[in-house]
Amino acid sequence: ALQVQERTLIAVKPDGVQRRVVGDIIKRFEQRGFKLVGMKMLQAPESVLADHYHDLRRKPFYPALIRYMSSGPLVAMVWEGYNVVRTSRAMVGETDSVEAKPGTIRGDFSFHISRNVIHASDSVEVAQKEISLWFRSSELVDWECCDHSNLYQ
Ligand code: DGI
Repeated sequence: ALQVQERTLIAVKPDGVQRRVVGDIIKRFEQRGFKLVGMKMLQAPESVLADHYHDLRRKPFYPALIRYMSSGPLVAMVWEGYNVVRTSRAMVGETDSVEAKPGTIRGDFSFHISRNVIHASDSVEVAQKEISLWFRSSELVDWECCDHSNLYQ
């Protein structure tokens, strides 16, 4: 049986919301066959951003990163499915938009690392931490897709 319980945190960053690509991004995850189990729009609290980007706190670009991420609302989502963490990273593309291949989200919607449109967790362990940072468990929805038995055996 395919492992379906894997989940990842995806966020359309403030530039993605401003540029109205939220729908395009959701569409790609839906079309790929993943299941949306949580979604909200919010102005990210500084404390959440500090925790989310803790590992980058000593980088020279960190203050600008926090300013950018708090410059407007973002859309946070939890997507579920087989290998969703690794597949999402492939859909999102390289961190630096210059390296992101056409066809990836960053490769299609961004041109600079400081405005790279989307966040995607980079491992299953990190995904679990990020989901519990951004979502209460009551905000995650258990539901069955009508095509579930077609996609998963
Ligand atoms: O997991 P990623 O978002 O692909 O990359 P990451 O965890 O290494 O970095 C998190 C975000 O920080 C990234 O999406 C954009 C920003 N960032 C990373 N490296 C640089 C950067 N921003 C600037 N301006 N310059 C950088 O070198």
